[in-house]
Amino acid sequence: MGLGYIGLPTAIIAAKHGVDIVGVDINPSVVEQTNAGHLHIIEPGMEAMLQEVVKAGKLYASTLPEVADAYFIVVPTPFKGNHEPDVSYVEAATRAVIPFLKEGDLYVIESTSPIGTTEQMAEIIFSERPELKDKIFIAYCPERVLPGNVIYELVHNDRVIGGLTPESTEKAMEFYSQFVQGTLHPTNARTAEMCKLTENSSRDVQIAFANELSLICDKAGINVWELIALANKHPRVNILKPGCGVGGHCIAVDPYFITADFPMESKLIADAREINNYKAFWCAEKVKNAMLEFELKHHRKPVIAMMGLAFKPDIDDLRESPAKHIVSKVMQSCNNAEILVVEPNVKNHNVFKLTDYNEAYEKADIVVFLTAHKPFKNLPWRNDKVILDFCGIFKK
Ligand code: SAJ
Repeated sequence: MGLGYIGLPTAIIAAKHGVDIVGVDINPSVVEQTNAGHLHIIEPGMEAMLQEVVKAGKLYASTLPEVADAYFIVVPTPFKGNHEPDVSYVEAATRAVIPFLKEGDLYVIESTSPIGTTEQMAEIIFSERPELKDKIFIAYCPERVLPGNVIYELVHNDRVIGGLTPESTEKAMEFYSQFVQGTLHPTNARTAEMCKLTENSSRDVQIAFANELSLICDKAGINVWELIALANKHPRVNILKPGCGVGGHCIAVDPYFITADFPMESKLIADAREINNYKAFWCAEKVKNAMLEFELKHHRKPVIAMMGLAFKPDIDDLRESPAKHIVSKVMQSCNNAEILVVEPNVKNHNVFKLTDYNEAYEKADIVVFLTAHKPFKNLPWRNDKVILDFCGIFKK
């Protein structure tokens, strides 16, 4: 249930390992494209595999579920206005499969979910189908793949599998062992739910530490890149990289699933979120100040190059990108200064007119590095330009 960035690759990989799959999605265009062998998501190497399993009759897509032996809920869990998790898609997908459930079936939630969601969905299932109590297997099994490396990681990463009962855990492990070569770690559903939130919150907190250091170092006149490299020479220190904020659909979202339910206990996690959000705001302010300084000094408006729109290096994914947010903020207050927007991994964008990175670098008075794409690292340092390097291209 759900043919998105995780559901579709999981369906394809399982089909490739011999499982008969019906991929269900409420979006008819996704269903149509999938059946035609067109991958509607961005993932290297995946389209050829999709075509192979569709051709072999191991996978087809549909807008409606049908009778199966195992059901996997892989739909988005966004948050509502006040950073409250929204499990309505998980609930809708669950309600859609309830009529098809039969004794001995497996029901697994993969969607990132607040603690207790699996129990909550079990209650809904049994309130509609009380005769299935103790007769079906219910588990939670989060994914941990890194976009861009999904084919490898879906198979090789270890996975945590938490059933509502030990029998459910075992049944789910049996399923995943068909295509996962990493170790399958059994636990209960609540621990597995929390484990997913913990992994991404851990990364968020670590990135926030690096971002906080960058703010301190900027004020103290210390090169944060040199500082981190030196501190990391300690055998038990491993500081991550500061950047222009944290983007994507996971790390900037999942910690709120903890803070919403445990506001008194999750101060560090909440602060990390704030620091990472603030970093994008801080970067935008830095650019605006550099523009004003340039204008005062040179009595003309600067040409500004904004280098990178993607949410992390070497991908073309612009969703929830702090770089994109900063470019929009700067454009809103640029007073007609010329802004050259660069994203080497994207051909066209419907909002931003894109410029080639060499051309923009050459032409700009102020160059702002937002995403550490590899090609930027070959650009020469230029003393005649104001360079705001938020992602460590030159590490100066
Ligand atoms: N970032 C930094 N500094 C760093 C590392 C990352 O600023 O040192 C930024 C990136 O630029 C980006 C954001 O953090 O804006 C997130 O990037 P990421 O590469 O850390 O993670 P995602 O969002 O692509 O994928 C994460 C992964 N989780 C962990 O590494 C704990 C992945 O394994 C999960 O499967 C994925 O979230 C998910 O779907 O939950």
